[in-house]
Amino acid sequence: MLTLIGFDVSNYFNMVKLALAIKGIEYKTDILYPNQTDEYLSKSPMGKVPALATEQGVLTETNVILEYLDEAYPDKPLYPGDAFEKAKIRELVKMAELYLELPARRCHLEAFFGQKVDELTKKEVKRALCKGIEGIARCAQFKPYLAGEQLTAADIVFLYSADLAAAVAGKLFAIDLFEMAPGAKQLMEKLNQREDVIKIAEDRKVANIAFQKYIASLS
Ligand SMILES: N[C@@H](CCC(=O)N[C@@H](CS)C(=O)NCC(=O)O)C(=O)O
Repeated sequence: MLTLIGFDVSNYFNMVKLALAIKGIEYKTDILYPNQTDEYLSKSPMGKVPALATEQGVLTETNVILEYLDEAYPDKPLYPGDAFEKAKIRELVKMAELYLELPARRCHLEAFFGQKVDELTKKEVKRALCKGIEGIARCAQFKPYLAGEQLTAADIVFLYSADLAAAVAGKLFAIDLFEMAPGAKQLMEKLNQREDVIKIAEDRKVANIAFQKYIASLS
């Protein structure tokens, strides 16, 4: 059986969790925070989560894990369509990660952990997030899903990237990112009403108590 390694507060962990739920794949979890121990680095080369332990070995990098799951468990495809349609989904996945998730992450300390981020970083992140959401608005369909009428991996990655990016933009820059991408707010609402997404949010809330204690213990 597959084992998903990571913790329920991690947005990347939750992307994989949602993919597993949508596809109805059975799995176990190994709850673990990112770390640089030799033991974990031998499984996850950068010490990050999530990692997915399969019978053949461990996989890391969320988009890679999502693609693996889709190939190994083809029911309820997350990358449906022909070669071009699949590539369009990958394009959206990559855009959400590169232009929303990663820039927003540079401001997580201030937005979520009460620490200060320097002004230059904030200026860069503000610009990056606005450009990112505008870019996604140009290539997404929002019909109602990012790549059209079917929920795909792009929606999963967008859901757990755009929520944090929007929180950063709202808290630090008083910007409503979703207003810059017509259809995005409705899509987030639709996704957030799903039972599997609600369950993941509940698990996240519970796990956040231990995670905050863990973060406090580090300082
Ligand atoms: N590129 C990785 C990013 C995963 C990631 O950044 N995970 C965070 C937790 S949400 C982490 O492990 N952070 C610890 C670190 O960066 O060392 C992926 O796609 O899975």
